[in-house]
Amino acid sequence: MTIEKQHTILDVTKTFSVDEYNSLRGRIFLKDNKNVFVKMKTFSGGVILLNYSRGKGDLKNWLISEIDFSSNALGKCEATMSLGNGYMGMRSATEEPYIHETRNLFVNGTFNKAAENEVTELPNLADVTRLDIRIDGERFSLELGKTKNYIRQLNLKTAELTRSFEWTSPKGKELRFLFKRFISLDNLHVIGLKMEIESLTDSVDVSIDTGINAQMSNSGCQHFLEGERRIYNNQFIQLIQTTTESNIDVVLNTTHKMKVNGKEVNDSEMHMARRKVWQTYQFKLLPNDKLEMEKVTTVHTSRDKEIPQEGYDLQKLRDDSLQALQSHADKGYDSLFQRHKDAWQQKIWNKYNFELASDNDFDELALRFSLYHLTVMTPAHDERMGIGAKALSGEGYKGHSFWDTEIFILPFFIYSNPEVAKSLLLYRYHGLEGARRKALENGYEGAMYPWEMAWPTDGEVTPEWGDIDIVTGEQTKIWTGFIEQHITSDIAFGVYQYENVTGDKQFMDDYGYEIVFDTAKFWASRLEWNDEKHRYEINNVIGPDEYKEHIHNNAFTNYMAYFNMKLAMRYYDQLKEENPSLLQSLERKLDLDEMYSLWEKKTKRLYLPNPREEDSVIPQDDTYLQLKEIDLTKYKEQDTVRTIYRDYNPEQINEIQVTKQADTLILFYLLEQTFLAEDERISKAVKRANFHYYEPRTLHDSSLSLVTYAIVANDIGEEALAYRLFEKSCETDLGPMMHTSDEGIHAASIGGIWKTAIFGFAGVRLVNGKLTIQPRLPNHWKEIKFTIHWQGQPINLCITPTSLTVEAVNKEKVEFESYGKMYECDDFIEVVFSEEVIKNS
Ligand code: IFM
Repeated sequence: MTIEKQHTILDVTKTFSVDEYNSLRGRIFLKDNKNVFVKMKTFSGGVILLNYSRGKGDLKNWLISEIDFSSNALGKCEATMSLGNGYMGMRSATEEPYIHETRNLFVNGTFNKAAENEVTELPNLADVTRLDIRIDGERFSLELGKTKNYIRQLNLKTAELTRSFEWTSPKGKELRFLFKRFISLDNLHVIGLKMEIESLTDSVDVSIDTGINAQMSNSGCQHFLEGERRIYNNQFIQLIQTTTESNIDVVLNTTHKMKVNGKEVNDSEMHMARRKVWQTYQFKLLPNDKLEMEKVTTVHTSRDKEIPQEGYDLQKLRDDSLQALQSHADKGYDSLFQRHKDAWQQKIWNKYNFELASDNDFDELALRFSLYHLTVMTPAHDERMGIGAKALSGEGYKGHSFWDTEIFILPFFIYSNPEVAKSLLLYRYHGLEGARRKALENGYEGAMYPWEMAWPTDGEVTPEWGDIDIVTGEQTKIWTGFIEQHITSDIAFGVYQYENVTGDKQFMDDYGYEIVFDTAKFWASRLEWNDEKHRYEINNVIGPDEYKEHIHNNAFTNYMAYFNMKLAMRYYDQLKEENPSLLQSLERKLDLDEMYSLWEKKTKRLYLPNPREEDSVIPQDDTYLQLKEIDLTKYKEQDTVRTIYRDYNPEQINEIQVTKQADTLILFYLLEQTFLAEDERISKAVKRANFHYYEPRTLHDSSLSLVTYAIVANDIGEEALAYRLFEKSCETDLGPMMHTSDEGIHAASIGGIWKTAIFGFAGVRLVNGKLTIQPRLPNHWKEIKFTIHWQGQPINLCITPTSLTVEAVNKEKVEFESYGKMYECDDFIEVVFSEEVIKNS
C-alpha cells in the first residue's frame, strides 16, 4: 500500500510518534481517498486498522471498515461495531474465537447481583455467534494460514455487520468467506446471522459446530444457574436460564438453514454439554461449491415489558418464543434484514434527517456514528430502563446509568425524539423509590439519586472498590457512590430542559414536578449551616472533577443545588396559580409543608463562589486555587488517559491543581440555558476567564470532558480549538488508539458528538425558555441540515456559514432569536447574517 503525503510516499511500516501522527492526521492520502486512518503502526505499538472512506456513492460516510485483521486489537471493532436495538446489544466478536476476544450479549434491564459482595450488573447472556469451523479437520482461524482482501464493515445506515476475505488454509486450500449479521430494529427479539463459504481450488471437508453457548460470565462472575437445554426435531435449539438473584428467566431459541449450491442440506449431529447445546454440520465442498448458512435467533426474558406481571408462565414464554422463531426462520435472513433496514430508514434516518457537508468527510461519518449508537444503546421500548455508560457494548460500568444520561445523551432525545426522552425521564421517575431510600439511609429528606443506577428500585449501586493504589498496593476506595451528589440536580436539569423544549405539560403534572420538588427537598436537607460565615455550604463532596475528593463547596455542585431549589420554587409558584389542586396533592404526597419557605431562606444564604476579583476565576472548590501546581505537559500530551495515576495516587492528586474533566466549565453551559442566564457570575467574560484558567489544568481524562470544552471554546471564539476538541472527542472511539474502547464505547462522549455539532457549531440552544440559533460553523463546514422538535413541532433547519433556514413542518408558529434579533415564522424563513455579526457576537 502506498501513501502519499503532499507527493511524499510515507513508509507505512514506520512507527509514528503521537506528534507525528497528529501532524499527519488529515493530510494523509491513500491514492484517491482522503481523511482515512491508514494502516500504520502507532506509538503504542498497535496498528491502526480502521478506514472510514470505503463508502462510495450512496454509501459515502456510512461505512466503518476494518481493513486488516489483528488478534491483538479485537476490542476496538467488537465495541465500535457493536450491534443492538436498545432491547439488546451485542459486541461484534468474530464468529471464530480468539484468546483476547470479549463476547457479550446483554439484554437491557436484566440486572443481577451474583453475590452479597458483588455489584448488580447486566449479565452476559449465552453466545449465539460463535462458530467452530474446521477445514479438513483443522481449526479455522485467521491466526493460521494466509488471509487476503480482508474487510470487516459496519454499515451505519443499515446496521448490518459484514466480514469477507479469502483464506488459504495451512494445508494450502483456498476458500472465500462471507459473514453477515444484524440485530433487528423491526422485531426487537431477533438476531440474524449468515455465512457463506466457497471452496475456490480444491475439494474440502468443512465442519461447523453451532448452537447456544452459555459457558459465559462477566469477567468470571457467574450470573446464571445451569438452566435447561433442548433441541426440538433436530432443528430448533432452546436454552433457558435464570439469573441467580433477580430470578429473571432468559429464553434463547436458535435454528439453522444450510444450503450447498442453493440446495438445502440439513443433516446434523446434536450435542449437549454443561451450559451448552449445539449441532455439528459436515459437508464436502468440491471446487467452486458454495455453502450457505442462515442462523436465526430469538431472545426473550421474563422481564420483557409484554410479559404480564401477574400470572407469568415460563412454559408459555418457551412455547410462544419457539413458535415466533419458526415463523422468523421461515422468512429467512434476507427478508428479516429488509424489514430491519426499512425500520432504520423510517424510524431513524428519515426522522433525524441529518446531513453535513464538510471538507473533512470524517465529520459526517462521526455524526452518523453518534446517531447509530444513540439508537442502539437506548431502551426506547421500556421506561423502566436507562442507558449504561458503556451502552450495551461491553462490561465496563456494569450497565449502570450515570449523569452521562441527563447531561450528555438526553439532550439529543429531547430535541430529536421527545418520546424517547420522556421514557428516559420516566426511568428516573421510577428511580425515585431508590433515591428516597438513599436519602433516608444518609440521614436526609426527599430524593437523593444514586450516582450509579441499575434497576430503578435498586438505589445506589456504585461499587466500593476500584483500581490499584500505586503507593499502597491496595484497592482504591470509590467514593463517588457516597459523595458525588450533583447527579440529583443534573436530573432536575433534565426535567427542566425537557419541559422547556417540548412543552409537555402532562409529563410535568404526572411526573416532572414530583421529581423536581423531591430533589429540591433533598438539597434543603443536605445544606450545612456555617455559623462563622453565616451561610449554607455543601461540604465533603466530589464534583464532576473526580480527581478532587472530599472537597467543600464545589462550585458546580453548589450552583446546581441552587438551581434545583430555585426551579422548585418557580414550579411551586406556577402551580399555585395554574393548578392549585395538583400542588396540594403533591404537597401532601411529598410532605412539602414549610418547604417553600425553607427553599427561599436557604437559597438566599447558600454559598455560591463568586468569580475572583483579580481574574474572574470561579474557585472550583474551597481549596483548589491554593493547591500546588506541577508541570502537567507530560499528562496533557499522553497518548492514552489517566497516566497521572502512574506517578501519583488519589491522595496525592487531591493536592495538585489538576482536573480530570470539565467541572466549573460545564456550569456555564448548563446554567446559560436556564432562568439564571442573566446572572453576571456566568457572563461571557467570566466564562472566557474560566476556560483559560481551567483548560490548561484539565487532562480530559474522562471522555465526558472534551465536548463541554469544545462547545465553550466555540462560544468564546476559539473556533480552531473547538473543532480540534470536537475531532478529539470523535476519536475517543473512532481514533487510532486501538484499545480505548475495549470495555465498551463511550456513551456520553457519543451523545456529546451530536451536542457539539448542534448546540456548539450550529448554535441551537434553549436560553431561558427561548429557542436561540446562533451558528458558528467550523470554516470547512459548508452546510448542516437536521430536524429538531420544538414545542411539539418538528422544525427543519439548514445552516450554512452565513445563512439559516427554518421550516415549521406543522405550519405552527415558531419564534427564535438569532444574533440579537427575534424572528417568527409559521412556514419557512431564511435569515442571512454577515460574517461580521458572527465574529462580533
Ligand atoms: O459519569 C462519568 C464520570 O463523570 C467520569 N467517570 C466515568 C463516569 C461514567 O462515564
